[in-house]
Amino acid sequence: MGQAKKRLEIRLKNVRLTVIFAAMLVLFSIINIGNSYAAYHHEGEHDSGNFTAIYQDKAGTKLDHCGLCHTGGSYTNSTGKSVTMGSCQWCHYTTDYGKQNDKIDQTMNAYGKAYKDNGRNQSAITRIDPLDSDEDGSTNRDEILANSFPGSDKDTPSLKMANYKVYSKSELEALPQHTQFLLMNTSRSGDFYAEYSGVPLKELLDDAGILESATGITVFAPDGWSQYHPLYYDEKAEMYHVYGNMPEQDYQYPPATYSYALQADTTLSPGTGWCDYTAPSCSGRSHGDLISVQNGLKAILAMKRDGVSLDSGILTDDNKLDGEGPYRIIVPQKVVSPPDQSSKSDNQNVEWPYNYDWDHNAGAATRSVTIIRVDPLPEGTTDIDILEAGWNYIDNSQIIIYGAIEGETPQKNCIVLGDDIGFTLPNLTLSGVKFGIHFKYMGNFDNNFNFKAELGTFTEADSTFEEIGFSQDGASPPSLTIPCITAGGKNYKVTLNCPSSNFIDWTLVSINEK
Ligand SMILES: [Ca+2]
Ligand SMILES: [Ca+2]
Ligand SMILES: [Ca+2]
Repeated sequence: MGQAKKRLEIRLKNVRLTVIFAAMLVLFSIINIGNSYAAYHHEGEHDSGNFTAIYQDKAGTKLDHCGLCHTGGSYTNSTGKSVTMGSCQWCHYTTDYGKQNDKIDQTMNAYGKAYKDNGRNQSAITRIDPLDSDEDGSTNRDEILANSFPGSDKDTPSLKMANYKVYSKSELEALPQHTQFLLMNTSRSGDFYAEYSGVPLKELLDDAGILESATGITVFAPDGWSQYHPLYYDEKAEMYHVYGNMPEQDYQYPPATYSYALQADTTLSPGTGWCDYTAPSCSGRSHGDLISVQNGLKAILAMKRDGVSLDSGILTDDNKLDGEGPYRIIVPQKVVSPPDQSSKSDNQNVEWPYNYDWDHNAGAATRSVTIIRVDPLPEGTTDIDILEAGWNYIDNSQIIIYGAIEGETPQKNCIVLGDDIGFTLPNLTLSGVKFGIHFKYMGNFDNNFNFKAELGTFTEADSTFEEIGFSQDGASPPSLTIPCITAGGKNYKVTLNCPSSNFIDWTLVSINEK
C-alpha cells in the first residue's frame, strides 16, 4: 500500500516537472510568434493599430496581419509557371515596393475596401462590424471573433485549421538522415554536382503521420514559389515523386553515372563551361564512373551541401530569393543525363548542348522551403496561414507540415498552457450562461496543485473553442474536464474539481497525456 502510494507520488512529480518544462516551451513559442507579426507594422502605418485598438485581444493573432485587408495573388512567370504570393509580397510586387501606391487598391480585399470606404479610422472598424464583406455568410465581427479572415470567403468560422506539425532543426536532425551525391541539372542557369544531406521526404512524411487519403505534397518558399510533387511515380517530366519507388524497382530514383567534360568545366574552361565540378565531393571521380549512394538516390529535405549547413534564404531588394536554406527539396533525375548547356547560351555547338527533353531536376528543387502542405486538405479544414509566416520560419530554422497528416490537434481547439502555468477556458457554460475565464496556478509543486478562477478576466464566450460545461452530479463537488490542454507540443486531458461552493478554487483530480 505504502509502496504504491510512493510510486504514485513519484509519477505525479514527473508530470509536474513535465508541465513546468512545457510551460517554458510555450512561453518561448509565444515570444517567437510575437516577432513574426511585428514585421508588417510599416512605419507611419496606422491601419493595423486602428484594428487592434478595437480588437485588443486580436493583437498577435493571424488577423493582426496584412492579410486582414490585403489579398495575395499570383502571376505567371517567364517559364510559364504560376507563382502565388502572400499578401505582403503581392502588395510589394504590385506597387513595386510602394513606388506605385496608386495600385494599392488592386491588392485590397473586400474587408480592406469596406474599411477604406468607411473612413479608414477606428470607428470604421466598428461601423463595418455588421457587414459580411466577403459574402461568406458570416458578419465581419463574427469572423474576427472566430479568428477567420473577414476579407476571404475561403476562410470561414465553420472551418477548422488543418492538422499541422512544426519541426525545428534539431527535430529534423533526430530523424533518419541520408547523404547523396548527384547532378543538379538546370535549364537556364549553370549545372553542378554536389553532395546533399538531409531527411528523406518519405521519413519526414511518415513521422508527421501522413494519412491514407494523401496523394501529393505542395512545398512553399516564402518568396511565393510553390511546387507540387506526387507521392508516387508519375511519368510527366516535371513530376518528381517523394514517397514511392520507381515502378518495379527497389530504389526511389535510378542510379546515375558521373559525366565530366573539360569543355563543360567552369573552372578549366572559364567563360564557356557550364558545369561546376568544384564541390569537394567531386574529387577522385572520372567521367563514366558509377555514382555509388548508400540506400540509393531519394527525394530529400536537404539541410547540408558538402557537409556545410545551407545558407538561409533572404529576400533581395528586387524581390528575389537569395540562398537555398536552411532547407531545400532535392530531387534526383528520373532519367539520367549528363549536364547540358544552358538554354540561354548562344554556344550550343558543344558536347552536351541544351536538350529540352533531358531531365532538368534542379528546377523542381525548391529552395528555402518553409511549408509543406500534404494534399488534399481533409474535408472541413482550411489552410493555415501558409504564405504569411514563411520568413519567420526561415529565421527560426523551422518547417511546418500541414494538411492530410495526423499531426497535432490544432491550437484552435486546444487550450494552451500559459507562462503563469495558467490557462484560459474561453467557452464555459454554467446553467445556460456562457463565458470565458482565466485559471491561474496557485499551488506549489511540492504539495498541491490548485488553480483559482480569476474573476478579473471574465469575458464573453468564444464559440470557436469547444464548450466545457460544469458537471454537478449529485453530492460530488462540481468538476471540469478540459479535453485538451497543449503544453510543449503535447496534449493533456485534465480534470479539476471545486471542493468549495464558491467556484473560484479548483484542485487537480487527474492529468493524462493524450
Ligand atoms: Ca464574411
Ligand atoms: Ca471569411
Ligand atoms: Ca543544364
